[in-house]
Amino acid sequence: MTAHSEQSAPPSPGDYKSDYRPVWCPGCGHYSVLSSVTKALAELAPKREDVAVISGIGCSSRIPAYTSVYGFHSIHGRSLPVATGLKVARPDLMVIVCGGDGDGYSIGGNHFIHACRRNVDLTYVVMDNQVYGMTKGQASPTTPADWKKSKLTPHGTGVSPFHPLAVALAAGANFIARCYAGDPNGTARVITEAVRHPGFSMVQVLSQCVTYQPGQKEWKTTVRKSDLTATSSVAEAAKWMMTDDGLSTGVLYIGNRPVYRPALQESATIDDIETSFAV
Ligand SMILES: Cc1ncc(C[n+]2csc(CCOP(=O)(O)OP(=O)(O)O)c2C)c(N)n1
Ligand code: SF4
Repeated sequence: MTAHSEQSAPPSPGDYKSDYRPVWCPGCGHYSVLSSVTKALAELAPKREDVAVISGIGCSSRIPAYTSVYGFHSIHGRSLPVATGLKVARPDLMVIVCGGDGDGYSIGGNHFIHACRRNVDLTYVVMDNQVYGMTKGQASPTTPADWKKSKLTPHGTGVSPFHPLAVALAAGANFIARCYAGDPNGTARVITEAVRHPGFSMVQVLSQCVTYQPGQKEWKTTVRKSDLTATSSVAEAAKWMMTDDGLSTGVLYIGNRPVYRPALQESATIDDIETSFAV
């Protein structure tokens, strides 16, 4: 990655913000995650044209519009395939994928598993508010089983929540962390480390939805900031997950699996592609 060279002074987070004002509800955790992403970029100092932020659909997935790097607001659950294609075609780019728990673990769940397995050098920041915010508060895969506030599941889902970190570990992610939107500096540090670590990095950020999950305001007092100690042992990380209450933060696991970097083929022309599909 080339160093930032547009200005002589080191870049600031503001250099990576766009002029669009976020439309999130006041108090939404996603503001803070945006800030952490731009703080991490300022620390990493790439040129803006060397970065792409890729998202799916959801309140959280609006992030590309609010950054001043390249971005792709793709379709619901499809951010990881888009990002994988981009990184494989342009390995020189820093590719950061941003989205929500609904986008990433429900409709995008299969892509999540295979992105961990493939281990392409991407950083995946999942803003987990345990709800579908954008579509007005339905339960998502990480919603607690006894949450009764949704009109669709007034008796609770009755289903055990998905454990994204355990799935990431089992599927082969190379770096696994949990952060909290109420700790923007801690989150920025972890995102910076995740981008620097080669391979697929998974960063879950507890990012409160004040509108549909107002109880998450309690995270201010219940989340334990940076109490995790990173391990490179899958067994140790898996053991920790058996007793995880979802409120610890920090880097949990740092692996060293080989990064998948497929050799690039010489690009075909449009004529070649048309000929190959001709019947
Ligand atoms: C194929 C498809 N199915 C469903 C939707 C509707 N949809 C848009 S956003 C969303 C949920 C987003 O929730 P989440 O990813 O948790 O993000 P949040 O809004 O909570 O940040 C859904 C179901 C869609 N846009 N496209
Ligand atoms: S609905 Fe929830 S997730 Fe969406 S902007 Fe509002 S607080 Fe944030």
